[in-house]
Amino acid sequence: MSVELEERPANADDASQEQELTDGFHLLIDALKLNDLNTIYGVPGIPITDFGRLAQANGMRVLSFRHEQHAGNAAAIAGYLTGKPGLCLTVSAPGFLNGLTALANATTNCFPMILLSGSSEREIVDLQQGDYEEMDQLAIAKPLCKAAFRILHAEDIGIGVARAIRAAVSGRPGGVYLDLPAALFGQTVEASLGAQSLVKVVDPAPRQLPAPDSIARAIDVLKGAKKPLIIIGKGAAYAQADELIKRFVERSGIPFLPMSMAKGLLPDNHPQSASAARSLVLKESDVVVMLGARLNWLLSHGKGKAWGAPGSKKFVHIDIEPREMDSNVEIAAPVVGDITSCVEALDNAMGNDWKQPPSDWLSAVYDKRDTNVAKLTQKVGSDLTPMDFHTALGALRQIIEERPETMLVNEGANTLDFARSVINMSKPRKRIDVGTWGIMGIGMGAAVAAAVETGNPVLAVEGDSAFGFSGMEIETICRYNLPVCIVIFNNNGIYRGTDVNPTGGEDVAPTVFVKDTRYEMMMEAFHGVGVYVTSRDELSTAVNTALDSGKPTLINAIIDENAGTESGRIGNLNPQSVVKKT
Ligand code: ADP
Ligand code: TZD
Ligand code: MG
Repeated sequence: MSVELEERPANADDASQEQELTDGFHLLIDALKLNDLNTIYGVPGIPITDFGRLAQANGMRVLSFRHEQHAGNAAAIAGYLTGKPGLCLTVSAPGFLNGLTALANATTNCFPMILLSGSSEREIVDLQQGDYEEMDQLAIAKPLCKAAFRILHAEDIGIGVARAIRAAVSGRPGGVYLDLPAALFGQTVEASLGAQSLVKVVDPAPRQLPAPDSIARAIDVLKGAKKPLIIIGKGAAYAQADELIKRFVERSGIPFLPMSMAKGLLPDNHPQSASAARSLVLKESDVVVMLGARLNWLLSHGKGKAWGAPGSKKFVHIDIEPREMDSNVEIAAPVVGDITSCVEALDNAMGNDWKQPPSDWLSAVYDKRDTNVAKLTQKVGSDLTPMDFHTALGALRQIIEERPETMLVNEGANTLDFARSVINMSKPRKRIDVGTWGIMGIGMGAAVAAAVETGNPVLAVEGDSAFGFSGMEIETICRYNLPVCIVIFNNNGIYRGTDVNPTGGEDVAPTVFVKDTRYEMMMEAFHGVGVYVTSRDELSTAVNTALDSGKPTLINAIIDENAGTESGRIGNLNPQSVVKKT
């Protein structure tokens, strides 16, 4: 039997009456793209799998990781390198929590990022009725980031994304949480209304001009200085005011000390660099200009033995965050504003009759520096087998000198501390490390972002312990065929590989790993290049080959297991028992 279907007459009106719809998925993609946010770092799953697919289909770059913490670290570094918020996308509860460490770390470091997290049904979560991956994510995120928002209605996506962007990048940058309940994605809206609801954020990080009297005060303090010093932090590197800062420092004639991620903003071999005379300048200086750096633990809070006699310093502090002033010590000249505007204003106020700092100060600083540089140069010329840190770093130092565009990622304890002082940087924002928290695990996420955001080759110098925190992301590096060369400083453990279990029991000491681990084989498992090296020459050859080829490479560099010291250079922060019983 056949049924005769009545043919509907074509009616032109029908088509026009049918509303064109859009939905939460598409509005979110449109809102991000409208604001020139085109890369997402994340891990797929309920409820954001289809969002990732559609984002890719709509021309966004969607990079999938093996664990959200590393996707989050990548987003944070993308934010640091570009000045736009990096995006991290996670699933609900556990995925969200995995990403949260990165969000908190980004906020601590003043890196702009947005953690976009799918979440479960609000009604069920709020009544605690046991939904799939149930968690009140917004409440948990709030204390750990700069701002946290939830979008409940598709027509609010435009304004929600705008708020998130502005919160992340304006003022002191930081992490923002954006909660996206599953139901939001499928909500439909009439397409033209949806388009109207989108917001392109105008001037997301407006200039914040310093008050003229604060500039005059700062110049007064500086003019009274006999032993001035400028400390440059990663906030200054983030601000991308490279030429202005260079001009200001050079015109002032004042020695500068870069914090680790500010290395290269002015080259480490600059005639005014005081890096290698750090102890002397901290102790002896009388006026210290803080440029996008905080007086936190990394600078012994601006007081104590490292800073010389109490009351011997006056600080000029330039920062966008007013509450940073007087956080640890009295600030004689607070200058609140964005770095670009502040440095510009200072430069103008210096006038044409600016006097160079007293020559006895300059020669004291530079003589000390030159002596220390000579000592270090001799040390890094060593060619020991097994390699110690200086032998291995001597090889890498030369490579970075010859390849200044290389992005350097660095984590570990000894591996970090020695690399920071041995490897000179000559370009801004080329060094990414453990930052304000001294956190292990930024390595592979940072390496991915550095490669993706800059297109430059990446050299990741990793302690064997540090590497372990994000090691599985080498699959991500291989999958996207990123030009990343990882060098593992393999000393069989945390700080060194020689600790023993004092009881003589079967378990090894808590700081040591499997001896002679073949990390390079992990890379081979993902069809990357793995190399095992035991000498300086082998290390040099392997790194140069990797950087020339652009192929994902992991070099297992065997370091003398006796070579490291406890906690690297921050052993003083590590409480140790003095009681004579185990
Ligand atoms: P470091 O670790 O290199 O010492 P910190 O992270 O401690 O640097 O300090 C960075 C500082 O820079 C923060 O206090 C932050 O508020 C500030 N900052 C970030 N961006 C800007 C900017 N554009 N203008 C002024 N200050 C900024
Ligand atoms: N966990 C996290 C997230 N961050 C940390 N900083 C630590 C633990 C403690 N920690 C350090 O501060 S350094 C370090 C750990 C575990 C590893 C040092 O060992 P390494 O480096 O192999 O990476 P060296 O070269 O052997 O010193
Ligand atoms: Mg180690």
